Amino acid sequence: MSHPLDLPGGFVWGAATAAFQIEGATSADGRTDSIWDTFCRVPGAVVGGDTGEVACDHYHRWPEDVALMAELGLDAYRFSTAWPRIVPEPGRIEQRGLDFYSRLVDGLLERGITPWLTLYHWDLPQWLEDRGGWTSRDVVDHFTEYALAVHGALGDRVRHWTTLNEPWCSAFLGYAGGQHAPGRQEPQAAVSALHHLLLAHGRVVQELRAVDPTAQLGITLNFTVPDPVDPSDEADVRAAALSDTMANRVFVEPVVLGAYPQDAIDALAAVGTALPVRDGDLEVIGTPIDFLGVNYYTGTAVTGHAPEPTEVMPNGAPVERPLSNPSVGVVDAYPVSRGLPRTAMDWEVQPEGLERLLVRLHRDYTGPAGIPLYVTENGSAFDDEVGPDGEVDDVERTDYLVQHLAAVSDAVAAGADVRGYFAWSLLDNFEWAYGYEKRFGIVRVDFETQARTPKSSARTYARAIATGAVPLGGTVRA
Ligand code: IFM
Repeated sequence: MSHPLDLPGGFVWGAATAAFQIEGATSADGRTDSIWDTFCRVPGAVVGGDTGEVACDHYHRWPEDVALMAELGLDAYRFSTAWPRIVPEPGRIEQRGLDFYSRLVDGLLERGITPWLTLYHWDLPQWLEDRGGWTSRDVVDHFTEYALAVHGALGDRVRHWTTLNEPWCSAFLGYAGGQHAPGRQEPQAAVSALHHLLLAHGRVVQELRAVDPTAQLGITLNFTVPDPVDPSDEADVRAAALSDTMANRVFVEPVVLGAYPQDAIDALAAVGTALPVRDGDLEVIGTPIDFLGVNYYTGTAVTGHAPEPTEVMPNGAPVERPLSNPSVGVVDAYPVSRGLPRTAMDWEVQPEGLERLLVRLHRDYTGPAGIPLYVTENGSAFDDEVGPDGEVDDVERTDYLVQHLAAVSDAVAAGADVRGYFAWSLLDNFEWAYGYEKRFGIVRVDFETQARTPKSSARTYARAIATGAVPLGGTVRA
């Protein structure tokens, strides 16, 4: 049954990827190591010992990938630039790195696809981590230098700029949980990283705005929707509220409202950590943006009552959760199954959470400031079954996509100013600590042959783009 989507005119249909997850060619054309190249060499850090060395070989195969995007009818492609390709060592800008992205941007524009560029999707140059990484305030100047170099090369053609992707992951998974590069497990380092990430975001918005007043500038945050498992249980309600503070509000409020939530400051102080805020920082962080990118994968029911410990990552750290990482010691909140279907990441499928999130963001944050929302990532990993010709009838991923598009449409109908949707991901790719084991692509990649095959989800997405309707009615299998 075809279900028309209620979306505004000019709605942007896109797909997203990130440099380290797809490019490969990690030592080509002067690129040096990022923290992820280093992390991949740590025994047990990444499932199967997988690395980004080849990935989807997009560095060489990008024309084929752009042709695929055109075939699907995408309006826009969200990708990231690799900082260590462009600034491979302190003070040196690598022209060959810039030229790669320049060719990609030209290829997109020739096909009528709008480039949406993200400056930081987790691949910090290792030389910068060696100087303290995101825990050191100096990183802000380095990020600015890098951003201006990328803008100098591409600003004549790229109009949509995202500073950071999911600073929650960079700060908490990278510096406190240790599940992500650089693999540190130091709560104060994570809290310092959080502040410096946001400061770097604000500074770059100011600098890019100064050189290019009509550029569209924004940030992408990852959100979850924590619900108390038992709304009548005080501990559960408190756990959900604090999860919301530490996963969502501690990022969106400084960026949009120019202040950290007091309960975040208090919770951090209670575990002996503090945001290294100096005079004037919050004005910089709160520099007005032109759009807010929203990444949403799952909602979570939480309890304040500690359950038995469950899974751990290959390096022994607790399994990644869409909550503020317990190892920061801030949030006594634990995810509990509500019996909803789950993806291969063990994330609950909760499309209604996306509708609620978009409506809330619009109502409480972005709407009053006139900032539009874009869903910059949404998607699912499932264990694909591959047919004899590489075809994949990915029923679960297709249902997930359809249900979340319907949720976006419902949010728009409820008044949220949502202007675009980017499927995560265009391609199966390197899923960080899970290596190539988890597949999020709407296009299958055979990592032996590098053959690309659009899955059923890609076909359904192409039809949605062409018709503005989705075949609602399927259910995701539990
Ligand atoms: O693959 C990641 C992406 O890099 C950032 N957002 C979440 C995705 C799925 O885990």
